[in-house]
Amino acid sequence: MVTRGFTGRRPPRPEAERLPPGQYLTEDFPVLQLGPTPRIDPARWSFTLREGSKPLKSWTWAEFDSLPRTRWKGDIHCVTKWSKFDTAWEGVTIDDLLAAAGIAAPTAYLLAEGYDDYTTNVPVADLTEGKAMVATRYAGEPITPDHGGPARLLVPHLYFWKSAKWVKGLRFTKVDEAGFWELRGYHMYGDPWREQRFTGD
Ligand SMILES: Nc1nc2c(c(=O)[nH]1)N[C@H]1C(S)=C(S)[C@@H](COP(=O)(O)O)O[C@H]1N2
Ligand SMILES: [Mo]
Repeated sequence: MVTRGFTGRRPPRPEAERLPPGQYLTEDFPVLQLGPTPRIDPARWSFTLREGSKPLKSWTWAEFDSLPRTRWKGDIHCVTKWSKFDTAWEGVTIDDLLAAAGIAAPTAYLLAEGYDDYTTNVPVADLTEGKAMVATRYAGEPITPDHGGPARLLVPHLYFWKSAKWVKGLRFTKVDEAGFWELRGYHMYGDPWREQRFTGD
């Protein structure tokens, strides 16, 4: 089941310009995280949209897994300087998620929250109009726990730390609140094409 376009923010670049500044190409898929991999039983998994502390909408795994899914194939860029080309994901776009919740985004910013209590901030405009998804499949298979399964955020046009693994929800915030790495010196926005690695870049 594949719907609508997931385009990423930018049009495809010519092959010679595909690698953002300061990045190198890798063929494998490094695993990067702070703590141990949480093992999440689908029977206990849920995903919640919140405005501040107020829940707006929750899905169980069964409900979430029956939402319309979209495929996307493209490049990802980690702030530790590896990039990987042609990664293939499938999941629920943020547009489809908001539509399923029957709401418009209530604020212009949010924090994605992981089951490991990781957080990362993203402007809502960087998630809508086909720019991001809550991915549940990678390369045609359920996402492995190391890479954030059962579900992770995928925001491929920003550095990969914005793509929260083991995502448990999105919390809309009135202002752009720093997440885990953003509080520790990483850039608030994180555009690989402008090399926004650290505060002040
Ligand atoms: N929940 C959670 N998400 C996370 C992290 C984390 O520690 N916890 N690390 C981030 C960082 S710094 C990177 S580079 C990517 C790594 O994703 P990967 O392990 O699938 O390559 O996940 C991001 N998402
Ligand atoms: Mo990272």
